[in-house]
Amino acid sequence: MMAEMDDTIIKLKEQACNIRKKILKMIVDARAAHIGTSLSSVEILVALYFSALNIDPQNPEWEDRDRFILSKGNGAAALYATLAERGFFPVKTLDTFAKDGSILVGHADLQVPGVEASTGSLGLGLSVGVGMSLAGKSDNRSYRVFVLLGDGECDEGSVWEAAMSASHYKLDNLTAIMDHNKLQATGFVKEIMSQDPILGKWRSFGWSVREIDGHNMEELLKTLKETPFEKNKPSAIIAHTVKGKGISFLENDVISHYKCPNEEETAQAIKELEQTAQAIVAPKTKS
Ligand SMILES: Cc1ncc(C[n+]2csc(CCOP(=O)(O)OP(=O)(O)O)c2C)c(N)n1
Repeated sequence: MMAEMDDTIIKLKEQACNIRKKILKMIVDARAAHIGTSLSSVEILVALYFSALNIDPQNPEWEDRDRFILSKGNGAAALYATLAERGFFPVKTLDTFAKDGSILVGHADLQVPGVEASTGSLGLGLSVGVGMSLAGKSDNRSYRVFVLLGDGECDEGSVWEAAMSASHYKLDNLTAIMDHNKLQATGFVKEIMSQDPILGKWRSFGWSVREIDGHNMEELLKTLKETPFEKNKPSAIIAHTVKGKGISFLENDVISHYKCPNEEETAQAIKELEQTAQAIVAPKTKS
């Protein structure tokens, strides 16, 4: 049982490395922004799409599917790479990211198979999630709704209006995950608009709250499995992450929001991502 679990975790970690490489290629090829945003949420997306979510990639509009909304729609590259790897559309399509005529536009878009809401104008995804959760309750359906928010995004008042309504309507089918990478577009969240104490804020809005390491696959799987944390309350997961995770010259640096690596930096990034991938497979080969 334990060995089986280890094997699952290793596969998910390998998938996270694979997706990071895809994100790098997509963003470099398109000369696009938002690499740091995309890299910080990779483990969260892998844990959701390869374990927690009850979904069928062959039938993306299946009525009873769990719903996921990328409220931080600027992290679209990570979502598209995850959806492609999960089988919602061909992996080859990722080569068209943010290029003329592609369905894979720079912010998450409903025309892409598996995407549940067009996002990018920040602060709106939680309200969409509240609506879907309310609909699920009133239709007596058992699907769950997950919303991934940026921390800077939570400076938007509309997030808190949605948070208040979720607890008012006792939406225990709704989980908000905050990708708490401590940075937004132009600086550190605590310097632009302090959100402390962030756990206390979610609790005071009536949510049941847990705090985890958003890059720790074991912790993510366990925590997602335990939702809802309390009956009749929405669940919030504050996931501590690192913006630019996996590429040293981007990690925890404000430049990772808009920077697109040049040729030399890309080679360095590939090297680092490959080293991480090798470190994951290493324990398997030990007897
Ligand atoms: C309503 C709105 N205001 C401003 C922007 C511009 N914008 C794009 S990304 C971003 C920063 C988001 O920071 P955060 O939510 O912390 O996400 P991160 O990129 O750090 O993961 C901003 C301000 C936007 N897309 N929508």
